[in-house]
Amino acid sequence: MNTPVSIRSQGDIAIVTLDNPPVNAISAAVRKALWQAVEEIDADPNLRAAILICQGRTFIAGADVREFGQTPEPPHLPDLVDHLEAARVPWIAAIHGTALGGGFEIAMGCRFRVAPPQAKIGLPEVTLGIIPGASGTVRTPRLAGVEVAVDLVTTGKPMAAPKAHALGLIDAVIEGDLEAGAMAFATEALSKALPAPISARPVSTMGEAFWEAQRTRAAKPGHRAPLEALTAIRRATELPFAQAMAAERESFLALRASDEAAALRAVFFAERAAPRPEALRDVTPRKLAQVGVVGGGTMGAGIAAALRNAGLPVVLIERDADALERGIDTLRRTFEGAIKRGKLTEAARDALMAGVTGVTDYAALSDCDLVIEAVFEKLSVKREVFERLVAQCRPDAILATNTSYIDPREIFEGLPGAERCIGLHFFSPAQIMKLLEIVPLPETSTEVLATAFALAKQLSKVPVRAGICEGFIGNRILKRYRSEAESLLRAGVPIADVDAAMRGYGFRMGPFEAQDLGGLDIAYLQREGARAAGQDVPETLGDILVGAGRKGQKTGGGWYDYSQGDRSPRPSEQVAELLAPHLSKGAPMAEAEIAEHLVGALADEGRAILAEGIADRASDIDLVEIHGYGFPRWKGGPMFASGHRD
Ligand code: 3H9
Repeated sequence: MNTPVSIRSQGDIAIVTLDNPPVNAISAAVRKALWQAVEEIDADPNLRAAILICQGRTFIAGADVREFGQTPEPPHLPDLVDHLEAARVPWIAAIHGTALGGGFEIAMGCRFRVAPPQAKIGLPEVTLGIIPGASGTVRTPRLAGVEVAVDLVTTGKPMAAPKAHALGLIDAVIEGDLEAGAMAFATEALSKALPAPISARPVSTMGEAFWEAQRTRAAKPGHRAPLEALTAIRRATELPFAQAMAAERESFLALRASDEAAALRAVFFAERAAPRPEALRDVTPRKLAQVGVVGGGTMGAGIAAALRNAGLPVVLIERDADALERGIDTLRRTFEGAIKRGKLTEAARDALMAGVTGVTDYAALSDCDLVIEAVFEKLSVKREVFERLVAQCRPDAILATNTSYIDPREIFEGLPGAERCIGLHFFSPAQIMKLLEIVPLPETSTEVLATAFALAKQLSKVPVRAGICEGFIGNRILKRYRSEAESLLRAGVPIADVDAAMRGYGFRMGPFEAQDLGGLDIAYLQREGARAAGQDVPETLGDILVGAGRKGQKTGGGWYDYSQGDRSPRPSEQVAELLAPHLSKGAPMAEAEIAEHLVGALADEGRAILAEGIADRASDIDLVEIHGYGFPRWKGGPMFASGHRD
């Protein structure tokens, strides 16, 4: 029978290799095999230490999340960690890649932890709506102090090995070959007195003021896990080890069964499935050495910044020298923003800017492997750009449009080489927003499509294939959302109640506040365009406001009034008067009912989108809503929330 664990020895040191692709997650089989390894090594009197090392891209990535829906099978992970710690010989975790969650808990069961400088450790359980369940909240404060434990456990952020070493979470940073370094470390460690196992180490208690400050810092609306994690660490400082462990396990199991955790797990797997559509499994993407961006407005500059952040050289083209200067300036300001947030150094900004060539002549795009157009959202303007691109680019260069509404078939109509054309719909600010809608034409080659998905991975974006329809997936659902929100107003629900309900559900903003921020005129102009083209588009309440000059915050008012320099919305008498003839006097509606109605509408539109083949999977629609439209991640997306599973 194949076992994920193999043991060999070198002198008196055992080397235990775990091989459970792809990320060495701790399944029931791994737990059994490691338990057995502890017994075997302890039974061999010639062995004095054991090194735990992993095959493949990483050390243990955590408990196997796929098993979370099932009844846990013994040996349970907390017992395995205790078993490792209680072994006759000291174990040394040799960590490469990442030791996350249960992976780091296993490492804490070992007497020592060593890692190369690129490795990371972390306890990311809160990002899955749970807390560590195998002593993360109990051993970490004993290993590195309460403050370090609180930071690691409540934020879920991974930490690089050098910092982890400085904070006492690991014992040595190993340069060069990890196994050889771990062997040398083991030999040295065996020549000295062993440190106490972590469970036997003391832990300090903290005052009420400390916990109160941490509660304020860790609280996240809609998330139970961070505060539960904090409570678990507090218990670990106040109760004996075994009692704190039992309480951690109870809390872990309760959270694991929660709706929040189920939703976050679904999103976790959806995000991992998204970059690799089944249909492209055997298609090799093209290499991209240089990318052109047409248009240096907010969108073009954002796309250029995203490309540069991923290390791709960029040629940015504008129609004349003035526009180019503005575009380059916008791009530089994008990076300045990152400097202000402490995410970028000035030297790194200079290096990023040095990789941008600003041009006004399309001939300069002749070496680009991909060109992304991000000019004004008007068919004639875009068509003109692509005519020039076809004339100047290599015949195999991929040509992409960032249109958000226009049918890409019309944009590329009649141009040669439709197989290399595609829609790449970024979301603003493009250097930050994770979503990328990939919109192939019927003629787009699978190689070009695969290249678009590979580009998304390189840019750390979440790619979703969208078929062609008005608004693709995201903006089509947005249109429905807004129309349903207006229908609630027509039925007599106050504007502020609708916004409050959606904030209460977990959105950062309600639909009307969000329109005021983005501007009501964009959707209005689209509707006007459709009307001018002869389509029957009924008047919306938004049209009435735009007609009265109320385009949102930028004009001092939209659905709400705003004072100069103040973004807080105030109910507007003018809006009440303008809309009065269109609204009926309905009974008040509870917030939960409003949210249920609107989320139901999102899912309804999602179902239509699936039925038409515009999206491949319900989970793709959820990713679009979460990463492009502010749907709360811990609710799993509208399809998941409405019980629709793939
Ligand atoms: C936990 O540990 C609880 C304990 O405290 C208590 C227990 C009692 N399980 O991300 P990638 C799969 S909670 C199962 O593309 P990368 C993933 O689905 C856990 N599968 O790779 C994908 O599968 P497929 C705490 C997992 O190199 C494949 O591995 N740990 C798990 O870009 C590759 O994934 C975490 O939250 C898992 N735990 O990044 C860590 N993890 O190929 C979660 C991954 O079939 N994992 N898969 O689509 C990660 O952060 C990243 O996967 C990692 C590698 C950084 C490790």
